[in-house]
Amino acid sequence: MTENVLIAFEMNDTALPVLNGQPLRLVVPGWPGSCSQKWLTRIWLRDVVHDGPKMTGTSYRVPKYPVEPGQDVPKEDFAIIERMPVKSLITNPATKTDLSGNAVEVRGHAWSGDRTIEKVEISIDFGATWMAAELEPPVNFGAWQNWKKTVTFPQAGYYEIWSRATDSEGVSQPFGIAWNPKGYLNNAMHRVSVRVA
Ligand SMILES: Nc1nc2c(c(=O)[nH]1)N[C@H]1C(S)=C(S)[C@@H](COP(=O)(O)O)O[C@H]1N2
Ligand SMILES: [Mo]
Repeated sequence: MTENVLIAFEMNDTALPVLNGQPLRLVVPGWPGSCSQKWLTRIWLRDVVHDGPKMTGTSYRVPKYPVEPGQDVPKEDFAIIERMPVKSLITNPATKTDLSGNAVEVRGHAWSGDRTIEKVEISIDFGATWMAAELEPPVNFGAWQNWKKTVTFPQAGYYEIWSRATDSEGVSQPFGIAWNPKGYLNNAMHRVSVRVA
């Protein structure tokens, strides 16, 4: 019921491809992909929780309280996932890249549900120290934000590059997440490995 929720019939100025939801799909920015239903042929406002195929049981749901890994959680103790948590991705370099020089431009995207990203930081020493990346504003509400940072390695060897985004509410990505049965909402810091020759 907000102005940012779309019923899309085109993507990049052409009709939606079938795989992406032709003839019509919902686009609900910042919420799980499961909200952006594809292949719409009608709109039906209902007063019950979505009970269509693949939407019931523990689908797109997490326990309402912290649980032990592997713990059996009763179905009534699950809540439907709403906004997506703060997250960043490293899209360059690919993990396991052999770098020829001692520097690389690290690039990626970041987002946080219905918030904006305030900063993205990079670490090449397993989180001991962090460097701020250059961050672009979102092109529109809910869009991924691009970021980049040229990193120079102190000597040859094996490194991991980690990225960590912080959103407009000051919330950052964790090193790891609490276990949940379906593995949803994993917004742990992204890590890629490189070898510096
Ligand atoms: N009709 C329909 N819409 C759907 C789904 C589905 O199974 N059926 N899967 C949802 C989920 S879980 C995701 S992540 C997105 C994937 O959209 P994409 O194929 O455009 O990436 O579609 C959503 N819309
Ligand atoms: Mo999904």
